[in-house]
Amino acid sequence: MGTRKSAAALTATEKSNFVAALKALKAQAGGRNYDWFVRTHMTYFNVVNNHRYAHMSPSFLPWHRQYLLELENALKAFNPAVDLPYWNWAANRSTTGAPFTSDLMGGNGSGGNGPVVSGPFAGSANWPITVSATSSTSLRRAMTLRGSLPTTSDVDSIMGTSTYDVAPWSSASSGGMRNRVEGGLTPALHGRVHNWVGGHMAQVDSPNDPAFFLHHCNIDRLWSRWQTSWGFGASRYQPGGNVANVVDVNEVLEPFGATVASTLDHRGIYTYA
Ligand SMILES: [Cu+2]
Repeated sequence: MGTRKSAAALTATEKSNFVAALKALKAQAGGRNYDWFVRTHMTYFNVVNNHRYAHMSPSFLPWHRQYLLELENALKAFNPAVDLPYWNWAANRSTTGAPFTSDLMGGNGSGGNGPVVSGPFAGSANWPITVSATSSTSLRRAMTLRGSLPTTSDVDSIMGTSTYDVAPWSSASSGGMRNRVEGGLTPALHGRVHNWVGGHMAQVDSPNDPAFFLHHCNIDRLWSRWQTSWGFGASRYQPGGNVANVVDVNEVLEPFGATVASTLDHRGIYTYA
């Protein structure tokens, strides 16, 4: 059973273990290595088999939950003590505080959308960008240039929304929790954080920045918090079934082979501290 902690609460050993496992996965030849995760996110950013699996659809939250779990399991193959940390961006709002310290994610890019200059992922020798939407071979960030981080009251405002999602099950959905979290409706938590970090995080190949996984871990934590209020059962997920081109509760999240229903109750696999 894993316990996912805030990046701000990690010990020095936990930080170095996490960084080392990420680098080992990056260096792995073939298989589901780090770049496999980048490529998979790029592929499933688009419509596949007439379905929007990963984005702008109800399966945004289950798809990324499974994606994070697969990444976490891949890291545990190198070190079973590693659990994904989360970045609570409503509380940790500094470009130089957790998780953007030199012993974890490193800091900002230079001069606005430039290469990251500090920490374990600075420069192409430390962290080569090889699967990308752009030609840059070094990790880039442009923190604070675009928009603002969501606040605690933004987060709290979604927790009272009892409906998971509504038709047309897309970025145009005019109600429901999912679109408020993902980005089609205010407070648009998820999208604002991608834009605020900027650089690779604001691109389709955003998992090139390991901060992606800390951000999405926090999104998963907020969904879990919502589920704690409203229920972990399949009846809380909409649509239940028979909606064309939408991943219904008993349909498979490609390419993982897991169904939506199998992702809903994570409490037997990991919990959030
Ligand atoms: Cu995202």
